[in-house]
Amino acid sequence: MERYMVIVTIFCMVITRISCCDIVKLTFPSGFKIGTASAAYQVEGAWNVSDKGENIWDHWTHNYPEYIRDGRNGDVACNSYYKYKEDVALIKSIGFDFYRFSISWSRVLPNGFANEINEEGIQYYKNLTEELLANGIEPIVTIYHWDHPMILEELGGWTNELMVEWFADYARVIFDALGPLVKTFITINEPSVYCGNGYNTTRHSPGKVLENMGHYICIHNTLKAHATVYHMYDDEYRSEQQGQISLTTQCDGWYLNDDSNATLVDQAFQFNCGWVVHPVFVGDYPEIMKTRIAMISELEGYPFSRLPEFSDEWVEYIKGTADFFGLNHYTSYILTADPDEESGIYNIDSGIIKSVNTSYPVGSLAWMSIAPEGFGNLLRMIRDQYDNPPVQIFENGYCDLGELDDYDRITYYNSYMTELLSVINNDNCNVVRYTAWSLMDNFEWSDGYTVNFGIVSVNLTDPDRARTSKLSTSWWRSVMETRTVQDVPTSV
Ligand code: PNW
Repeated sequence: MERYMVIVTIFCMVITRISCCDIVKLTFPSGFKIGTASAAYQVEGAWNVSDKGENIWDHWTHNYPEYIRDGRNGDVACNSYYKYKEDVALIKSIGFDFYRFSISWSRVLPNGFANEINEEGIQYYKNLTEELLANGIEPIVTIYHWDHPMILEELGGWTNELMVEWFADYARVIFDALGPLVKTFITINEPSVYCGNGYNTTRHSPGKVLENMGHYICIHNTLKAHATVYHMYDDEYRSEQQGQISLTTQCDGWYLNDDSNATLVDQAFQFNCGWVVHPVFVGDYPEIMKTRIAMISELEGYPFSRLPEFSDEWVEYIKGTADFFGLNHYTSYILTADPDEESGIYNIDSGIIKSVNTSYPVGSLAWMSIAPEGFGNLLRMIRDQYDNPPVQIFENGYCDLGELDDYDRITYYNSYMTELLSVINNDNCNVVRYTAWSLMDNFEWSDGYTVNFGIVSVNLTDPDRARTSKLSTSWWRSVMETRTVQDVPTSV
């Protein structure tokens, strides 16, 4: 009998421990910040109101609608220029700690340069920032989220090194106007995405296909621009404004399978994430990028590498220009080495073929597979490669077809946040912030309004763009109330 009691007692202890620890593990650490995000062109609308100038997305969508899946544009988008108070009320009702939004360069500087500042444009961002603060929501500002003024593109855009100075002039206007109120700045959103899509393919504006090197030149100038603005903040604003500043980078995750090995994973990681991050956290481009692109360029007959070189001064100047590691992450891929390379044929600079794991659920975009373990792999790699920096996640989210009963979105958030808490608790990854992309359904670049990332639904054919709750709106409300990842509700 006594023995029986001991067994029962141990059993009860084990059960209690499991349930107690499960609860602890799904709760965010104290001080951890959770919020949501948007970007100017995707939500604001009011494209030609109050002296706003034309930007590269206005130009692209108006002149080449055939490159947008539904032929539509951001002229009205979510109408947030007029409805920002309603947006803030929504964010408050869900309980988010912060809101990440971006500034439209051509709304602030209609002709791109700082010789003419549009006070009405600045006033909009001041109003939004003050509305957030009045409601206890921290404002986070992205200075550049892909929509530079068209005149700058006519002058070469990110392929022109003068963009470094133009961007710095613009950032100065933002620090002067908003710096007293905003304590977290993101200089630039996802360099590898807009450089890759806009200067090597026609997927994104400006849609220039430039000799398989436009994207490298774009990143080169982008990193210089980012570093220049970081130093400017450091030298002229930080002591008074007391904020933090960095850039945010899109990094893929990956599956480990029988074919993957450390070399293959590292090569894929360096060509995707390291391309932007290595110069900032370690110094210069990753070695594997420099050697492979130089070798392939030579085979192609170029007298130089298609990957530009930084001078020693620039390497030093760019290195260390991050107060935190800004990460945007969505999905993971199966990695395969390009088999043609065995016969000396180099099709891809990275040498890696990325494919979507079809045995996993996929969202409304072909690349969007739900693969939380890939997120964990990525976060551990960032911890190891860059000396466990404080990571602030600025985008993570799921696209569907706009269903109000969005169980798949909840499944995505549930599994990615569970994985996140696991790497924080078990692997010592230093993640301090998480952002759900996106607050509401909006203009999804080349996919127009055909796919939806919102936690809140927007009627994108109603001239007023009415907002409606989804199932994930209330799911997120419970997450924020409890600061704990909630179960996925069962569908009826
Ligand atoms: C980001 N990928 O772009 C952008 O920052 C957002 O503006 C956009 O709405 C959001 O993610 C959803 O697409 C990405 O291929 C584009 O992995 C492509 C990828 C990831 C992010």
